[in-house]
Amino acid sequence: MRDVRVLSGDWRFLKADLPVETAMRYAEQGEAVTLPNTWNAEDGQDGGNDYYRGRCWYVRELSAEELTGERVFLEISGAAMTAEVYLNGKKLVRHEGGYSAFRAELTGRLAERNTLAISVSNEDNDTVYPQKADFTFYGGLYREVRLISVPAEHFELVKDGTPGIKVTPSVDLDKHSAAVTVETWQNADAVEMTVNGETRRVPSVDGHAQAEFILENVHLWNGTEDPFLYTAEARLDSGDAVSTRFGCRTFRCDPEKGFFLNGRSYPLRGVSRHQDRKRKGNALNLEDHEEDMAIIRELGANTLRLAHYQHAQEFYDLCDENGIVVWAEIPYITMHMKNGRENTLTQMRELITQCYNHPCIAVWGLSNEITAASAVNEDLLENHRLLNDLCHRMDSTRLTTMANVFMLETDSPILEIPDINSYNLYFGWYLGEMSQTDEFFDEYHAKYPDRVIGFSEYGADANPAFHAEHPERSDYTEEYQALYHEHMLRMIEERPYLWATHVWNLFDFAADGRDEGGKHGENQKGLVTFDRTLRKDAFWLYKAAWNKREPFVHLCGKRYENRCTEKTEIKVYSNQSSVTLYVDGVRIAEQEGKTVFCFSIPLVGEHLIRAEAGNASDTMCIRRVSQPDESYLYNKSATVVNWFDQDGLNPDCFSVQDTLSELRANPQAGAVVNAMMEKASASRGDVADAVKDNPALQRMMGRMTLISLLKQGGADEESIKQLNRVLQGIKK
Ligand code: GCB
Repeated sequence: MRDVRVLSGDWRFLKADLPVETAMRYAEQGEAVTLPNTWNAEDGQDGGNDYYRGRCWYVRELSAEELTGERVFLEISGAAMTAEVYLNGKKLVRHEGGYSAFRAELTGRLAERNTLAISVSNEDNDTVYPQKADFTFYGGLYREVRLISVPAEHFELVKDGTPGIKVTPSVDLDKHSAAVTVETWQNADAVEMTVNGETRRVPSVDGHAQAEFILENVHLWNGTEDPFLYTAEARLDSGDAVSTRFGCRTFRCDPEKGFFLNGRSYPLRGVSRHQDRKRKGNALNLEDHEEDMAIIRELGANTLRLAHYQHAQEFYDLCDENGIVVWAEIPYITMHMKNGRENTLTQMRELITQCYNHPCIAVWGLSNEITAASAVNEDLLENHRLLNDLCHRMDSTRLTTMANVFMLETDSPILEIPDINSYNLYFGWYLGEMSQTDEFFDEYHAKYPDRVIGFSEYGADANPAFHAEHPERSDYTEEYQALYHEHMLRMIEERPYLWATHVWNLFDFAADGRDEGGKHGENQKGLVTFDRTLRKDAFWLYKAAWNKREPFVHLCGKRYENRCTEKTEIKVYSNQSSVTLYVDGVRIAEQEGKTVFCFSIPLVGEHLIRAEAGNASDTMCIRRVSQPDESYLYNKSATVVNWFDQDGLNPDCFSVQDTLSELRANPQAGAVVNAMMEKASASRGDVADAVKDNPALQRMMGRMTLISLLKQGGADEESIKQLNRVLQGIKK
C-alpha cells in the first residue's frame, strides 16, 4: 500500500539566512504558516523591484505516526527557486529550479521525533534560471509537500521527480486504433499493468518493465469537443501502485495550413497564463486553478501557453480534462548565462519526465526571448542544440519550439534549431504600428515557405480605469487594448498558416519592476484583472470570436461613462450575426456582421444604451459632460495630439505622417529627419547606439510614421508642429 499525506500545517517560517542548527533551534519563534506559502505575496506585487530575494527557512516536526511504511519519501512539488532539505540537521538533497517537483528519501534517517528543515532561496545568482524576466520571482514552498510511504518493493520515486509510469500512445487514425506503450521503473521482479480493462503481468528487467496494449475503436482525445482520457495502472506484488491518465491523439503542423489535431485542421487560438494572483502570488490552491480554467473555457480558447516555466500538475490535469492544447516550457529566458547550461538541461529533463503523460502538451518550449539581452553566439546555440536533442531523445512524439524576440533577425541560425518557430511581436504597443505585425508574418512566410511559424505573444496594457474616445498607443486605455486586439484578431484570421497564437496575457500579473499605467508592480496586458474580478472589453472580443456555445452580446465602454464629444461610438462584441441597438428605449439600428459591431450616436444628455442579439442583451448608461473626465487619463499632463489628422495637410508635400523611409528617400526631407534623429540619439546614449547597429530595428523604424516615432520618443506638441511646418515646405 502507498500512503500519501499532505504536510500543509504546523510549519514555522523564518525569514532569515541562518545556519540549519540555528533555524532548528529558533523555529518556535518563527511565524506559523500553512502551505502553500510565498513570502513575496505583498512585496512582490507593489512595485519598486525591491521584494525580498534571499534565503528563508520552513521548519516542521515529523511525528512517528506520520511515518508508516518501509520506505519513506518526501515530495516537494515546488520550492522557488533553490531548496535544501535537512532531516534532523543532516542535508538530504539540494534542488535547483523553482518549478519542478523533487523527492528525497527519509528512510533510515528517522528517529522517534524528527525535525524537517527546508531552506528555500530566491536570491540572484548566475546558474539557476530565471534571473532576468518580466515577472516577480516569488520565493517559497508554494506548492504541496507530501510524505509518501511505500513498501520495500516500490516504483521509482527519486529520479527527476518521475511519476514512475510512462505512457506513450501511438494512434493509427485509419484503423481507429492505438498502440499504447506502458513503461514503469521499480525494484521488483514483475509488474501488473492494466489498461482499458486488460491486465498483464510484465517482467521487470534491470528495474524497467514495458508492455504494449492495443486499443481497438480508440476513443480519441479530441480537443475541447471531446477530451477523452484513459487510465493506465501498474501494481507490484508488494501492494505499491501508480496510475496515470493518458489520451490518444495525433498532432501535426503544416507550414501552409497550421496545426492539425487527429488529422483535421485545428487552428490553435488562445492565451498565455502565469501562475500568479493578486495577494497570493504563486501560492495557489486547486480552487484558484479551477477558476482560471473556467475563465479559459468561457473565453473559448483551445490552447494555452503555460509561461514561462513548469506549472502545477493540477493545472496540466485541468488542461487534459478540458481539451486545451498546451505549450510547456522552461524558464530559459531573456538572458543567456554561460554558467546556466546545466540548469536548463535539468529543468527540461524534469519538465518532460514529470509532464510526459499529459495528452494536452503538444510542444516543448526551449527558451523565451533569449536573445533580448544576449548575443547569438556559439555557447547560446550549443545550449539550444543540447536542449533540442534532449527533448527529442526523451520524447519522440512531440515537437520543439521557441519564442523569439521581435528584433531577432529571421535569418539567424538559432531559428533552424527547433522543429517549429514562433515570434513574440509587440508592434502597436512598445513600438511601431499594429500593421507591421501583418507585414512581418507575410515577409517571413514568403521567405521561408517551408517553415512552420506561430505568434507566441502579443498584447497591450490596459488599466480599466482609463478611457478615450480616440485611443492611442501607450495610453493604457481599455479602448486602445480592444482596438489593438481587433486588429490582431483580423490579422490572425487572415493567416491560417500560423500554427498557434497566444495573447499575452489572459490575466494581469505581478512584475515588481514595473511602475506604469497607473499601477505599481503590475503588467496589465491581461484580458482579465489580476484579482480575476473584471473582464476587460478585449476579453469579450475573443469570447465573441471563439466561444460558439453561449450566445451573448457585450456593450464595450461601460466604464467609459462620461463622454464629452457630440457623437460617440457604441461598440458591441457578439458571437451572433445580427445586433440591434436601442438608445433610451428607441430602436436605432440593426447591423449584420461578425464579432465587432460599431454604431455612432449623438450624445445630448444621459442615455440608456441597450444591445440585443437573439435572446441575449446588454445594457449600459453613458452621459455627455462638458469637460473631459480627468480620471480617465493616465498621463494627465499630456494633451493628446490629434491635430495631425490628414485634413489640413498638403498631400503634395512631406509631413510627419510619412514613414521614416519615405522621408529618407528624399535628400532634403532626409537631411531634416537625420539631423533631428542625431540630436535625439546624442542624448539617449547606448540605446540609440543599439538601434543604429541593429538592421532589423532600422528596417522596422523605417516603416513607422514620423509622428509615431516622435510620440514614442516623448516629443512635445510644439516641436512636432514645428517639424511638420518644415516638412510641409518640401515638395514630394
Ligand atoms: C515579452 C516577454 C513576457 C513579458 C512581455 C511584456 O516578450 O516574453 O515575459 O511579460 O513581453 O509584457 O512585455
